[in-house]
Amino acid sequence: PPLIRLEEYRPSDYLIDRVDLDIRLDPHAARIDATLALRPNPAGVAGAPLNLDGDDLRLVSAALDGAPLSPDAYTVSPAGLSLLTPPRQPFSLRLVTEIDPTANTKLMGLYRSNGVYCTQCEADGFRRITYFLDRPDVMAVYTTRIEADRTEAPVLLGNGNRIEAGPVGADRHFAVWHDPHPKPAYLFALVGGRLGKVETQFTTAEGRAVTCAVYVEPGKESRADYALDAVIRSMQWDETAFGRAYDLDVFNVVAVSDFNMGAMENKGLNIFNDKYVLASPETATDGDYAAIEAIIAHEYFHNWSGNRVTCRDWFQLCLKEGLTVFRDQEFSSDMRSRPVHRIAEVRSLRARQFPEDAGPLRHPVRPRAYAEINNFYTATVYDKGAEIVRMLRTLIGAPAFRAGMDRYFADNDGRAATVEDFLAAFTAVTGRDLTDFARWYERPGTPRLSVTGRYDPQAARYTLRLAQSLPGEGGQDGAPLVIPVALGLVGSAGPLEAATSAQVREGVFVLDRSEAEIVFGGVTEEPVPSVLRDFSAPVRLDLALTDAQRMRLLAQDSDPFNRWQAAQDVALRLILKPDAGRMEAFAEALGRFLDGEALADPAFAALVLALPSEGEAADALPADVDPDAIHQARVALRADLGRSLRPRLERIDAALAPVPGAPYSPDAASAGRRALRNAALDLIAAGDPAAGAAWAAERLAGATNMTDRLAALATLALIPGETREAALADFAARYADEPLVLDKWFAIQAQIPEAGTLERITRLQDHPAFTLTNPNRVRALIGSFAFGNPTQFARPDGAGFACVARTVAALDPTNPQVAARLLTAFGSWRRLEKSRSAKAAEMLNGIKAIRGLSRDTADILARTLE
Ligand code: DPP
Ligand code: ZN
Repeated sequence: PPLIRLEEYRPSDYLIDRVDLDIRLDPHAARIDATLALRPNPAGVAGAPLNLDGDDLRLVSAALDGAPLSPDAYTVSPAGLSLLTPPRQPFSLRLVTEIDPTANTKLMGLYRSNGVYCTQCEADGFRRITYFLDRPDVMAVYTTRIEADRTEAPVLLGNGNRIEAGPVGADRHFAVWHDPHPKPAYLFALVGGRLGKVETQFTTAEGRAVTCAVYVEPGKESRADYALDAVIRSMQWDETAFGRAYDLDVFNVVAVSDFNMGAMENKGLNIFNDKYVLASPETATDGDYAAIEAIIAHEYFHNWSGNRVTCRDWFQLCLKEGLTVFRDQEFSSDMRSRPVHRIAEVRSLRARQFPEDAGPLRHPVRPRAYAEINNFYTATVYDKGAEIVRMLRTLIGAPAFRAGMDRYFADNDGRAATVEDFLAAFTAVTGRDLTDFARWYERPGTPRLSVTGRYDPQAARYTLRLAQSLPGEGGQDGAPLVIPVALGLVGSAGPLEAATSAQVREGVFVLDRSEAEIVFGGVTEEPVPSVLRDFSAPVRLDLALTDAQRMRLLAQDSDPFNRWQAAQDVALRLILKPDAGRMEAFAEALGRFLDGEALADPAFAALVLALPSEGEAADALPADVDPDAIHQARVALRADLGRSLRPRLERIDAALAPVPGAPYSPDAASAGRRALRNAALDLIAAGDPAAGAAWAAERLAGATNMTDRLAALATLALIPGETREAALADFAARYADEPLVLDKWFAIQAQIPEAGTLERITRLQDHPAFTLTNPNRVRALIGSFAFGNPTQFARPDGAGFACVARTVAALDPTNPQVAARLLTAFGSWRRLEKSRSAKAAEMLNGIKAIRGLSRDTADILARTLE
């Protein structure tokens, strides 16, 4: 597919100031009557043809300044409509198009989900509604009249404020929505359908009364309460943390069942995948509640970082996404436990972004070229993008960061901005040149940070040598990155406060050269260096410590992240290189840790007990990955730990048993207690599967919330036998009418690391609740298998790859975006040992042979095979 390049960016030749839409909803023939107020862009080419984007549209009529367009004045192609000689002064273009929302299986543009009309326009779905300059630097004021059958769509929602509504004849009605804030087309949205709602009022710091509502399938209103509460907390938090107030009279969230992404930040009308709205103790886990809170916040925060200040072009996607992920991470950290949340962020970064950055789909946080922008909504753009913002704050300090953010919003409000505009705001308030720092946006790959320490007892001096490496293009050394390295020294009784170095400010050393030495004075005993505290930069740290030194960090470090990391490092080494003696010492150290403080901070303790994943272990190997070997080693380590720690784990289990009859609360402290208790059960079961199965079955039967129920089922799922099968059947019967809960059931089974899983998946594909047309179902069953079951996906006989390849091929014609995303599961195929990578190549080439592959899938495929 042809590439679009950043260096070829040019301003649009035309601008659109106002858009008036009259949309008549109909299941098969929705009619869009659009009037665009256009004018030549002084920054564009005078007299150039006007090329409007279009996709899958049927043009009904076209008129220029009120007169029908003569057929020789324009051309229409599958890619759009061109006006050959547009007027040299402002003009109006009226275009009537017709589309079929029911046939829209791509879920881009206007479509129907469960009978509800909804839209998805990012990145380029608006061109599937009407012909348009579908690019984010063309910003217009929209007025949208929506008309629909009163029974089919009693609720009609649009962007902005509702200014009018009323009946149309006996059966139909209309609503007019006006959004005073100029916006790019990707933020356009409408909804029409039968929906229930919960709503409340919020008064902003500026005194604006806002009606906030969450719309869901009728009958599920009570499951929307938590999302609504999260909306209010997000609004409050953005006012205090960033000084950002909401700017319309209404803020609506609508949950729909069929959605390609998690959610969408359309101005004033966020549309959500229902998975990230609906929650009740009986149907949602603690993890679901946390995800709902985070995504509600994320989309709401886009109102400033994305909507008020949008992106000039799609190469700047990280400008809104990386920044908004950073903002939602900060929100969640304030709502929950900051250290626990930081660990969760880093786990997710390592699970998704590190492998992406090490494989064929790697790209800079700001890509320089793309064939299909939908393929760049990646962990790199989002999560590494957020890490860059976090590093910036670490470098300049929180007060200067806040001042820079205020400056960024002030200078760019109502504009389509670039990464350069973002950095310029921080330079303006600090005077600091950020040119070198900006390399983080341009350089793909995860840098390595190698650290060695040397102690000189005579001089009471400790020297740390730091070196960074990140091969640049063509393998040559690139210019060094600016890496903030938070660090400190830990003695036998805790952090060495007397040890200081002039090069370390507020606990941070800035490595802006290839290598550097830091000298600490006043070091009265040989310390253990604690480096990259709080994961201060997205790098891989090479620091050779002994297990004993790491266990000192676990016990004594003041930095919770590095305490957790120390245990992870020991466990990872034990997975990669099993050793009975070292395992025993590790178990003892973990035991002391649990005795000392498990019950004081259960959420943190649960994370310490969660060993590195199989994916993380694979990622740590240079090549020739054998997923079975990793799996077996990890199972063996967990079994050993489960046996060694059994008495402690049982004590934890008893101490954290819920008070009978106590109501469920999703707050972080309660969730942490459940997490630790369930982690304890899981480890006990690893050490003693027979007892574990019985125990888990009992827990399952007595569970009073989905968190405990699902945790017990997940534990049981790893223990083959009748108990498991009966529990799975029971669960399915109990939640037969709950698609989102059945997704959990699909996912658990898809991840069973046994040879029989493939057959199970084939059976489940025929389950009445499964359908390829719903992205959540596909992700739950096939996605969980591809991304969460390394041994079975990469079966040596190639059958796991084949299953996923078949799904990609089957899905591509109807929903290319989801098909392409699923295909990224092959991203690390070259790192597998030879027999497996040969099978993967075979499957990839099989997909390549399919005629008429979508651009989405063809792009991922080409890069994966490169
Ligand atoms: N809706 C997606 C997100 O918020 C894309 N903007 O990340
Ligand atoms: Zn976003």
